[in-house]
Amino acid sequence: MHTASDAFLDALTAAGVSYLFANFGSDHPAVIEALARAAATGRRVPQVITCPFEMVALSAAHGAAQVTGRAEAVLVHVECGTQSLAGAVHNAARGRIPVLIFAGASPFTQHGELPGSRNEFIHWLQDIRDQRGIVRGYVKYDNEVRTGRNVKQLVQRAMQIARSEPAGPVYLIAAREVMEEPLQPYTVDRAAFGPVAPVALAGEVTAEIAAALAGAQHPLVVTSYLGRDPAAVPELVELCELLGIRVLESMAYHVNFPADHELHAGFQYHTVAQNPVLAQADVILVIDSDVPWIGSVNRPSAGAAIYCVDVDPLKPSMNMWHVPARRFAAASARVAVGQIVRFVRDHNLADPALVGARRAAAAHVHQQEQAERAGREHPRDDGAITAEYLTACVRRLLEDEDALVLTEVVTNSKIVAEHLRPNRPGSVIHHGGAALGWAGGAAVGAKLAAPGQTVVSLVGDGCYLFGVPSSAQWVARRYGVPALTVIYDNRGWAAPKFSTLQVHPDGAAAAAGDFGTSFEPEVDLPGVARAAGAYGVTVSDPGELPQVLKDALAIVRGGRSAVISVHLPAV
Ligand SMILES: Cc1ncc(C[n+]2csc(CCOP(=O)(O)OP(=O)(O)O)c2C)c(N)n1
Ligand SMILES: [Mg+2]
Repeated sequence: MHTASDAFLDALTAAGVSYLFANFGSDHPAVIEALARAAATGRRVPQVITCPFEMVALSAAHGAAQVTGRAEAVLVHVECGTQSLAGAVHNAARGRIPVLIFAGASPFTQHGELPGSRNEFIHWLQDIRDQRGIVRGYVKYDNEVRTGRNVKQLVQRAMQIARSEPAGPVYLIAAREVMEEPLQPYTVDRAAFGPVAPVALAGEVTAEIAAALAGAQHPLVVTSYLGRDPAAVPELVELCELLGIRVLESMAYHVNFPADHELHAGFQYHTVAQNPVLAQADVILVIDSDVPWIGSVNRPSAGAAIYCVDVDPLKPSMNMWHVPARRFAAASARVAVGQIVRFVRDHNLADPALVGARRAAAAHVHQQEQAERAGREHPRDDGAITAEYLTACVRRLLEDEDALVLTEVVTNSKIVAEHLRPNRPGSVIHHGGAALGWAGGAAVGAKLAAPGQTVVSLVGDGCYLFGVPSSAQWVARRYGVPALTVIYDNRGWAAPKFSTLQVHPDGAAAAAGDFGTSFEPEVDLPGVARAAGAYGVTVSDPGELPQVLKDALAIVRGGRSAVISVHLPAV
């Protein structure tokens, strides 16, 4: 017996997919049968990771793809399961994650005309007008498999599109009759479906950017996600050291540049004031950034020469977007930076005296800033744990650990970046989007993909709940992929409260002191995880915190997930 479903699974295996993050339904009998046949005969297919909630499934695929750099796959139930992917589709799109999402579709025959024909009441209810339209605004490609005879070509084509830069999710659907179709086995040459080769800068653009940076008084790089490709980071370090360029990380959630490097010019998130580093710069290379600054409060000087490099430099997927650049260039950051480095060297553009002076000045400022930050790493006078102190405790905990840190800390993003001070490329990841709840599932996928690393999630209490911990923690337990979760627990959503205060500082909500954002009475957050098999405690004593974290890490090393909720001052 060989059906379209066997061919589909074989195509995923051929595409390098290791895991199928799955949430099954009445649309999948043919796939479930094919999986059982593969298990019985020892045929290699992706390992099914059963996820009781779809957003967890797609977030897990997201986390796994971030670690491996390979595309992963998710299988969900028709249009209902597609809806439950929720914001994870947005995150995969904005985070440029190569992932194939496969959903069934309602059978298209009603009277038993074909195997798989309708025989359950939901087959009528789930027959909606435009299932692919649910995700069309987010995926790079969507299509319906119409016959098993070319399902392999379709899977490879979808994967080729997903993996080509800018990478992103793709969506395929197939009705039950199609997935039941008996087939003669056939092969498709996967090598003929490689991603589009990395894009380089045109020669004259390389020369223009190199000359501008070398001739600047105050050159600056602004980046948000260059470090999604860890190999790009040493290239950027080389360029910056060569010319004495400082690096400002804007809305950055990856290690784009080592935080302890003297040329690191700090982090900016929801700035409420002008950043002097940005104002001072006369030549700015914006490379790999969706939001290099928020112009209403913080922008470069009018005369600054701005160059914008990204594989997707105009971002047509955002309705409104603009940076006043002299030149926009589509290129892979790693390739482009390497080209600029070579041009500077080949043409002797670096002036050693100038570069030395710039680096000395930068080092002075950097040391001062580091000292100021260190001075904030203590509990508050009233004994409350601060986000600075908590993050410093986490940094010390992980000092000698091969750790992969997932961050989803919203209003504490700047504090976490400044006090975690990550230096190792690839050691910190984030979804790259705006839909909260990624870390719960992503930790599972990351640990599956990097079993030798210690996976640590730093999350807001809101993000923790958005991540459906009951589901995510069960998956972690079921598949033996433990992680440490540290909750920055301010008992509510600080972000919408701050948003309201920024727009209406003296408004009715401020007067009432009620923003609808408090989680009082408190939820037993670790209790949710305990119910699914994890270890979990809440801590509010700053003295106990380091030992509680150490104990939790030991539990994770022993194979069981741990969730530590840390009480910060309440929202
Ligand atoms: C899926 C989703 N729902 C709602 C929001 C809107 N939102 C942005 S930040 C935030 C609060 C996050 O709370 P928490 O994780 O506790 O972080 P805090 O704001 O307290 O720092 C909310 C509700 C969102 N971004 N994504
Ligand atoms: Mg919160």
